[in-house]
Amino acid sequence: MSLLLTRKFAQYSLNLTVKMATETPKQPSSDMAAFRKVFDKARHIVVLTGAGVSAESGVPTFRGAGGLWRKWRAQDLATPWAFQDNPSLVWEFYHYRREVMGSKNPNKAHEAIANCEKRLAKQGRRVVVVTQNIDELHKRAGSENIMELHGNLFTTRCTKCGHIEKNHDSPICEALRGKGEPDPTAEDARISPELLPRCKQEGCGAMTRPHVVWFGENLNEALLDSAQKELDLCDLCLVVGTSSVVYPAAMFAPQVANRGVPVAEFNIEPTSVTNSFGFHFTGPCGSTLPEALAPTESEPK
Ligand code: BV8
Ligand code: ZN
Repeated sequence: MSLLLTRKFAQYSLNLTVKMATETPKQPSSDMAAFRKVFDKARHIVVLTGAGVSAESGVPTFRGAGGLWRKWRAQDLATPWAFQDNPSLVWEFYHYRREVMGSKNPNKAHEAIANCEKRLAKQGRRVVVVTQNIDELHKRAGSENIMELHGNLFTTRCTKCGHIEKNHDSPICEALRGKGEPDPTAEDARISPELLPRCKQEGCGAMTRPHVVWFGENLNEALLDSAQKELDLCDLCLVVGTSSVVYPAAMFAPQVANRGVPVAEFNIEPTSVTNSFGFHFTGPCGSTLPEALAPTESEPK
């Protein structure tokens, strides 16, 4: 973790502990009319999203019912050590998730965010999506200001020359054709490394990996810095469909709230950080977000 991140991480955790120890948590408001007044005035909005924003598209989340980490262990499938030990199993996991996305589309939550970005841009107001998701549904919904903190399911990175490229091939390599869900217990089903996705760069040919951030890996510094700038400048933050358990993303919205900037959480249930926010709207974000981000009275018609 970069020094800056570690310091921020430590400082944030200290602040939060002190805050939780000294302050009685106040209930966030669920008054949509009050939120809409704040939204009406906001000039720079950060929308932090997690797997829950894609749930109504039929994309499995990680920790809820049917979640990926309910079925498999993250340490077997989403760490650099797992990839080193069994690249075939890790590629089966990401191949499975790529193929699942073939029949999934953006839902009303993605569309509400994308439409809001376009509408407010015409009023000189900024909306930026900082997402933990790798499924590209924000982009497919039409959002343009997007930061993919944890990478992208349809991008590969060479393990040798570092070449990064987009890849939407289905399947990504012949050896994975017809492969379904990964089975960590299957011993013999391992695909030999030379048949796994390879780098197409002249003279390289080394094995590639999904260009995603695994547990225990640093996030891209430059991307983190740009996200931090947006968080430091925003005057409204929405945090949508995330359990806020994975760092450093989990500390972003509480950090904004600590600056006294309004934060609205959209989730089907409260999370461990709900009480740090001014607003919490319970319900599927495919319904709550379109209502929250609809044009306001004062916006130009
Ligand atoms: C880092 C990869 C520095 C791509 C993901 C010990 C050793 C090493 C690291 C750590 C450690 N202890 C802590 C750490 C840090 C670690 C961490 O935070 N671990 C947690 C588990 C404690 N973080 C890291 O390792 C990060 N790197 O810190 O680097 C470092 C380096 C070395 C050593 C130490 C530190 C990297 C984190 C990135 C991991 N990669 N994904 C992929 O395969 O997808 S994480 C994965 O889970 C997602 O990317 C996402 O970011 C994350 C969180 O998931 P959510 O999006 O929140 O989804 P979840 O299912 O949890 O929740 C869904 C929510 O939606 C729920 O609240 C649900 O109620 C709600 N919902 C459901 N339906 C709806 C809805 N809401 C609204 N509407 C609906 N319809
Ligand atoms: Zn290469």
